[in-house]
Amino acid sequence: MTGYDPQSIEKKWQDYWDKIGAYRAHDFSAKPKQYILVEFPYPSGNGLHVGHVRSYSALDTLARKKRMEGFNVLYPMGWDAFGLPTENYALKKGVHPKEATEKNIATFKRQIKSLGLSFDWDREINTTDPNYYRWTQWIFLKLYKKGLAYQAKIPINWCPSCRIGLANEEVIGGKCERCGGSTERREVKQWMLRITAYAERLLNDLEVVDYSPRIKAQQINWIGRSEGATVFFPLEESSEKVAVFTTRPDTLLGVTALVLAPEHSLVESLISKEQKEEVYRYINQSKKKSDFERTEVSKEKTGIFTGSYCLNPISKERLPVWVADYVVATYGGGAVMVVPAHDQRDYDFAKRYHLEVREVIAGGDISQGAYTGDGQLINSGSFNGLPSTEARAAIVSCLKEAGLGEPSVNYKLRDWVFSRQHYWGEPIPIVHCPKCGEVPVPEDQLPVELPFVEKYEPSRTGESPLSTMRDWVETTCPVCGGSAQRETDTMPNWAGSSWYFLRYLDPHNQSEIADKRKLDYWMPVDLYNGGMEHTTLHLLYSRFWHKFLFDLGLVSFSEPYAKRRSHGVVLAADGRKMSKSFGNVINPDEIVRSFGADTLRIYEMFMGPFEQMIRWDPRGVEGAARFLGRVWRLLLGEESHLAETSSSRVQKATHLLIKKVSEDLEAMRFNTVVAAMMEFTNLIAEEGSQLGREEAEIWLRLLAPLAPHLAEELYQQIAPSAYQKDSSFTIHHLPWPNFDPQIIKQDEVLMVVQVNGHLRSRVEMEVSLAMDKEKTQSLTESLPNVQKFLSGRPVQQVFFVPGKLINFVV
Ligand code: ANZ
Ligand code: ZN
Repeated sequence: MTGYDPQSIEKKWQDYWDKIGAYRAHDFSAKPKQYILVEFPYPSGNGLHVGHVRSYSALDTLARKKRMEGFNVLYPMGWDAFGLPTENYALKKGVHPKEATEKNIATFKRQIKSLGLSFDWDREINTTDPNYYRWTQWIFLKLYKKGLAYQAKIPINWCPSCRIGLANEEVIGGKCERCGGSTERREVKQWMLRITAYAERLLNDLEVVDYSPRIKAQQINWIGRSEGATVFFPLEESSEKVAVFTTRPDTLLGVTALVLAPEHSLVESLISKEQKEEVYRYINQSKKKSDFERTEVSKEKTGIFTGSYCLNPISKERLPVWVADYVVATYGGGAVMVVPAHDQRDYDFAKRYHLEVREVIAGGDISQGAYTGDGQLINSGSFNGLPSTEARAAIVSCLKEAGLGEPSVNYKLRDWVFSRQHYWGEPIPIVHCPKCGEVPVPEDQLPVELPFVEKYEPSRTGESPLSTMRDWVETTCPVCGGSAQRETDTMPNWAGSSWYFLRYLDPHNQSEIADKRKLDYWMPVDLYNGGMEHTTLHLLYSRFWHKFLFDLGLVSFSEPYAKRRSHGVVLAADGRKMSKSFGNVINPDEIVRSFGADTLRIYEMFMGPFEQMIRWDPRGVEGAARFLGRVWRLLLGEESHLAETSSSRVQKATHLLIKKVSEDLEAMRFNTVVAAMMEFTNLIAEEGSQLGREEAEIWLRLLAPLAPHLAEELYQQIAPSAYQKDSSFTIHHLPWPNFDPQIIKQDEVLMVVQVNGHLRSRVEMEVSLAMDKEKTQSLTESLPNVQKFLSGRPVQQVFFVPGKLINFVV
């Protein structure tokens, strides 16, 4: 018998599984369904990352266990292939993005296949396939028709080096997420999706899903619901009012100024002659800053007096109106009531410009800074003495009576910037007609295919490269038949991934996104795993689209994912992010080549708690390989401990192992599952330990989801007849073992047996027997080694320590 050689078995079994369709999901099967989903990869030029392997292997283990438990499992895979990285990669390599995408997908697919993952490849999808993005465009049109897609001239984050507009979430600390360069503000006409219309439902429905607490908290923060009031401040010299949003109406009598964002529509009319020059200079300066720079708490607050005044809606006190760029134009009304005593930003601002700091909430020491807590009202006229909570209600109702305020709710969530001025994306299916205006492309004319262009570099002007393709741009208006022009913006990378999980259910459907009956059968996704970095973008976007499709009656659940978990990032051995530039990237191909896919999979599950960030450890890989080699040797060849039956100790350990592996897999504690398998191996490897056939087969069934190739090979070696009888037999279709609670309950102890105080034997005994002197004596006296040392002499005395020791004195 040769030793464990993954190279000679892995490919063989992968081909076999393909041949027998071992992992095909069956629509409408009577078995209970289980939809297990991992985020589909972006097929970049770098190839598969060991971080992908972590997520795919772990979820593969669950998919396999569920299959063995009798579920009809769907575990699909596809490609999220539109986007700027490929466009840039193609530009660099001098190939077309379509070619680059095909090549990258081929590499990813080869790599993923080499891991023996149980994906149902019949359902493979690709977001850049016109048959796919036709439906992405179709959903866009539906959004458009419901008023949820619109064009607006908005100040956007502009990356001068990528020459592209970025969504807020693509700007990290004032830098472009893609190239790392500084971003600036620009007014550009963009397509927007009204995700804010779904803010409340996106928030409330978090209660009906099972997301890990960290994911839930991030979504809640991102949606950012604030309860408070809108207060109207009448202007002194006009009939206009400035609306501000505040979470603290109880501080209204502590307001000592009003501040408008530089972009506020009333600014122009408020600037006095004397202040004109300075205010305009200030506004122009702040235009150069990013949102991040403007709102960072630690940054100095700057501003400028407009020369005008407004009135406190309750006290009628005259208040100066300022412009300051710490006020966000797109939040609340784009204006803030300044309460220096109770808001730190306002405090800093007031100190700098010598505005009054008027304390209206008792309880703090405002010489040290703002007191932001609640308390009793002071300096607030008839509201004095009220606690904050009551004062908020009282002041709002007073404002309401005067028609100068009302309760209101605000969300941090912004509408989604949906335009990209790039080539490698889905064309937005809109036509601009000089007579009819914006006209949606009729649904039966979809897809609007991306034309094959030679030059697809972003244009200097910021216009999409598609705008240079005159033949493509020039079209006829679907309404009036006159000449019209196509929209040249494309969709962001987030579009195709906002609904892909639905397409897996019916990937070849030519007449709808998916058959309703299939959607009803498979949805919702039972478990969705992906990166923590997708919690606020992809996860929120796809929930929004799914809710919209729910409103259209296309899907029957309002939430797409019943359960969401995240895996931790895999860092390089040096603790840094893996990156070509650091030269610390681990290529999964090399690990598979040297150690086999099963070793890589076992290692990545064992490396640490699944949700935690973890460093790559080459010794860990070797340890995993040694473990699997040991499993092999314990079942096959000279060192085999395989026997007809197991000792009761091994039998009990086997059932404990079933329990542990079942429970820990369910809880996604993959590392402790592998640890338990290793401990069991240690036990079997002990001198004299015997592993009966029944327990050996259980052991392999438990190992099958973790190391699928090795388990299948060993199973075939010890039970060849199963494969001879059934040409599509596989261990992966055997039932998941159940533990016997009776066997687990048997508590056993190791009894020390002495003759004249010398250790002569050790025996495992059930506790009930080991507590009884007579029973222990009758069971141990006859042991061969005991008999030998008694050498026929009569026993004079028996010392007995219950559960521990028996000593025969002769
Ligand atoms: C007066 C006040 C007094 C405030 C006080 C707070 C404490 P969240 O919780 O994030 O919603 N605010 C309103 N609109 C703003 C804008 N466009 N840009 C910057 N700040 C703005 O914060 C709401 C609070 O942020 C509001 O309540 C307002 O300041 C400020 F003791 O109003 B507050
Ligand atoms: Zn027209």
